[in-house]
Amino acid sequence: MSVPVVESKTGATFPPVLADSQKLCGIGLRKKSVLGLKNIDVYAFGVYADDNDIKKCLAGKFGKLSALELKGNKEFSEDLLENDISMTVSLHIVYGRLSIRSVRTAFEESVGSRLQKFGGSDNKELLQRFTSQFKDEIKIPRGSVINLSREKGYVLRTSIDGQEVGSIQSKLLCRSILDLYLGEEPFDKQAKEDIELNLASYLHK
Ligand code: DAO
Ligand code: DAO
Ligand code: DAO
Repeated sequence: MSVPVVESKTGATFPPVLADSQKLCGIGLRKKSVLGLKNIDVYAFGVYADDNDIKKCLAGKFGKLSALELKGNKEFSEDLLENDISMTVSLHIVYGRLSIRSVRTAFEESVGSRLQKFGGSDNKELLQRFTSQFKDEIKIPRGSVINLSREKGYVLRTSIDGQEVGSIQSKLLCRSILDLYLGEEPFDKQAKEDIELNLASYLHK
């Protein structure tokens, strides 16, 4: 992708390349049902990955398979999540009344369930350490961009509109967050498929 990509429902615009080396692999929409009554669009997201890292880590094992063969290949998506590949999930907030309190609650629900799935039961402390960083005075109006980046060594770096909020080293947390978008029950199924296909195509470029 060489031109900005626009998410059609929300108008959120994603640059094709991030941090010099990470390429946009696909975009999607995070919705949330409120009181079982209506669905709100919370944010549009784009997933970026360093194509050189992908080649370096995975070409040996998967290079013989075509991108189409790799799409939906469990081992491939598992290895994408497990390996030290620089990735960013960029969240473009579209819901105009997002409070830190609801971010915290949603985070405990979505990320919390993954922490439990991958890490067992005693992750309350890890979760609390994170959510306590979401200070009440932080504002995330419509149009805010939150970047969650997985850097070398499983360091998770969070920024809001380019301002760093914090960073922490946790393989489990990196994995749990990526699982929201690329795991078995992703927020946006179509996005997951597009992203996997593009990630696979980087093996051959
Ligand atoms: O206003 O009660 C409400 C609905 C809020 C829904 C919030 C969903 C939050 C999703 C996480 C956003 C992460 C940036
Ligand atoms: O969509 O359920 C979800 C969770 C996505 C990850 C949310 C990360 C929010 C980080 C916000 C930092 C604000 C200080
Ligand atoms: O202990 O170095 C530190 C500060 C940690 C701040 C972590 C805040 C970022 C939270 C990441 C949420 C990812 C969705």
